[in-house]
Amino acid sequence: MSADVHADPLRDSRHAELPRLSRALMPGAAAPIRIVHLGLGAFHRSHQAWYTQHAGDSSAWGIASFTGRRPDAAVTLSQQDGLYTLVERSDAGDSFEVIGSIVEAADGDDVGRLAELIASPGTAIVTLTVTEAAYGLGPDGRLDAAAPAIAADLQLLAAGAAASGKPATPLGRLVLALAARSRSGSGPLAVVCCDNLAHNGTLARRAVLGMAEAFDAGLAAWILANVSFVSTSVDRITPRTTSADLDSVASACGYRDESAVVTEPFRDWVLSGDFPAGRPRWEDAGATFVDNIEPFENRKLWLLNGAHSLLAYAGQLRGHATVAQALADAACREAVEAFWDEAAAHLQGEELRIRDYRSALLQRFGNARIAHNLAQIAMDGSTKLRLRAVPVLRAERAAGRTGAAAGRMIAAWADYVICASEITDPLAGSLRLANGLEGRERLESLLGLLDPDLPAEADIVELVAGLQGSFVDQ
Ligand code: CS2
Repeated sequence: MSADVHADPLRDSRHAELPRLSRALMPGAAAPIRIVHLGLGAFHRSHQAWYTQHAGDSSAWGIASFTGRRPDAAVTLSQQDGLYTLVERSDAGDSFEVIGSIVEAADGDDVGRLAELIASPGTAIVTLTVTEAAYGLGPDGRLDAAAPAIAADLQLLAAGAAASGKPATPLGRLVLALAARSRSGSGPLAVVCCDNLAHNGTLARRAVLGMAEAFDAGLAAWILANVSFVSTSVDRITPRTTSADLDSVASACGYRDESAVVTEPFRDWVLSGDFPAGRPRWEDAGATFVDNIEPFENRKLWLLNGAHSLLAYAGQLRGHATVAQALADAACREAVEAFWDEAAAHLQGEELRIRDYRSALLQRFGNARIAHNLAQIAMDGSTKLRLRAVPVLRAERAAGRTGAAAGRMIAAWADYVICASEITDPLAGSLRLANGLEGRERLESLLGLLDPDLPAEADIVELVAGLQGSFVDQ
């Protein structure tokens, strides 16, 4: 999730007289690097960097953040010494805060610097926002060694010193850097997964170990003994920054900031796991630490992310562009409520406060001042629906019900995939192949990409087939 801001000569000339945001403009000591982050996108800047800035001991915890797919994000942020403005946008207006917890921004391809920092004894934590798809996990939750990017890195790692080239996946890069840590004797650290996956710490461990084993069994054993994989549920709606957002920061703050991020006032972070080398006091900023994270993860993944995916496909099929527009459409809103009813039946526990959570979501999604594009949410659908729709469908059927609302999300995805002109998805190739088929065969093939068992379950195929077209031609 990186900023999508294209050079705008008009903006440059309009604000040319303004100084650029930097530590010279806003003096303040940069904290020492103790956290290394992979995935320097807008969400990292609105979430983990915000929590770190608001921890009581923030002056002891600086972040070095590495880009994923957009190296230019590091260049722009470095020109501002890591500083950027976080715009909290509510119905009532905007508030602006300069965040200084990122003290170094680097190109993800700079694996040498990544290894140097992760091997440093001062580094205690590695946080990850690399997208769900980047873990390279197959439908069975294990590393898919045949996925092209993963396979290439596995081969590279297996070649060891003889390898020509550097790993290109975040996992491959992390494994190389952990190898440097194991050699340095700097001791244990925590890897904190902040991507929207259930049991994300466990899955990150599985993916990292899968890669490390290809490198050397000794490293895998070292990781198992020294690296704690913390599971977390993260939440803050953060759309891509637009040129208009940058303009509004310049007008309101009196400086130019090419790395500003716009987000909603709401934020949440639930964590579970050990931090063997310490951590910031994120609880001062409202983060909660729990023993059992699963109910919180499921609440977030099914209610928030599930509704997002449903709106992304149903909404676009009905001609809407943003979450707020889709939610204002009764057909989409009813589908969301029905899906929430199904999901809520499998979310037990007073502490989850489902009723409040649902009404807060309606308010958050309805914040029309946050233009959250459905096309952005629609990306990587095969990975997302596997986590957001399939578990609810399965739970409903195990309870003796049809799971029609979860099935409707899957049907909307299938309809969208069939008619979209361009699909961004880790399984784009397989989606194209499925699209070359017709009727029932095509649907079975699409369902198989979500869960290999689904095509053989005639009742489910029947259910989804009957729900296709729900959002088309209405
Ligand atoms: C969204 C998430 O793009 C998506 O898939 O559902 O990025 C969502 O906005 C965040 O998880 C909110 O915390």
